[in-house]
Amino acid sequence: MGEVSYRPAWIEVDLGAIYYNIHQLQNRLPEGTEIFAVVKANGYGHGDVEVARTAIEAGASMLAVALLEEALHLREGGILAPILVLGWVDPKYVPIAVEHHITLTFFQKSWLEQVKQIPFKGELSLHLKVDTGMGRLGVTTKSELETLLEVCNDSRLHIAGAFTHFATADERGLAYYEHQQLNWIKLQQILQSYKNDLLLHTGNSAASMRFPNQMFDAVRFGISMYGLYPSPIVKEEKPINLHPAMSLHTKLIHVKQVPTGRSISYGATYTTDREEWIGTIPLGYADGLARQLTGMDVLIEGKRMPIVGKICMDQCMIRLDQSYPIGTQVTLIGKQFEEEITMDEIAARLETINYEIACMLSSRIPRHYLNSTR
Ligand code: PMH
Repeated sequence: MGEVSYRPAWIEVDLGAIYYNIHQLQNRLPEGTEIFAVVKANGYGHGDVEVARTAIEAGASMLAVALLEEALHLREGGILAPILVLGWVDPKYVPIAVEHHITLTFFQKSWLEQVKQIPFKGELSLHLKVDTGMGRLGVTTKSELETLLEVCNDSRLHIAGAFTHFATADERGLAYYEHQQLNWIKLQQILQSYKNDLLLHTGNSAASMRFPNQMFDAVRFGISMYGLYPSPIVKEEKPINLHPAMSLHTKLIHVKQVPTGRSISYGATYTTDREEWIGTIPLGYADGLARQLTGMDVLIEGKRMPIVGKICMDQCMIRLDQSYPIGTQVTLIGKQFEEEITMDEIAARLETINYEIACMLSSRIPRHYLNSTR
């Protein structure tokens, strides 16, 4: 879905903003630090192939995804750059990864043993995941690491890199980040004595922007490539300037004057307390507009107006300050004149993070691409 659309609702993705954000980061990183553009989850909802293409043009040299299917989707889209799958992939799919030149992540002895039993032609490129404190995937101890490296003795396995992931690089307090750094440095020495040409990478957006001189060979740039700060603290520090790439728009499809005491939407939870103008827009919770967003503002002609009544599956209602023609543009995320509704504002309302807002906008909303700031 999302290719052909007949309703007036769309997400605009400004690829120029993505280009700009990568350049901003590049200017801050030491010369030669490579950039993985993290395009998992359909490029955080922005469109994986389009974002990947722009990121490579802007200077990213590699891509990172969570799933093998996401990597294959990039290949189907004609993307030739190196791709790393960050998550766990069942060993039985290793021949597919090899065939499509996709690098996999490994961290289990049993996984390597199974891979060694599989007949495949060619070389499997691998990055080793070290768990320095995220507690999700990776080897945690020196002895675990040493055992794993011993099992790598198969000429078809090419250990190309090693990495870890920070749990708190976006927080004000840095004690846990530093604890993870120390763990990494200890394990990384073992890795380097095993093989001195490994591509080492640790930093996500927060770490790469805040601590650019601690980034080893590459960074994995996700949320901030899309123009969003990883946390309010990083936004406040603003180590680099970012342009948000995504905005969400629709149009009024119905406008009516409602008398006092009339109720709006399921549950009749909103009742007009005077004569009001009510507009209907064709976006609802099936598009990712969570029902808890009732009360949130949208923009019409640069003015804020609230969503009233329960959000339906495909539609919701807006309290207008006056009558507007059908077809008037409504912006739910993004700018109109001087007014802006940010992804962060919506995240705060839902008590979540901007990452989740970008990912929750469903594939039912078509993505339109433009290149404004380049
Ligand atoms: N590397 C790994 C292993 C990740 O899981 C992520 C993001 C990134 C890099 C990019 O991080 P950034 O977007 O902060 O730059 N992963 C996730 C996650 O699993 N949940 O939220 C973000």
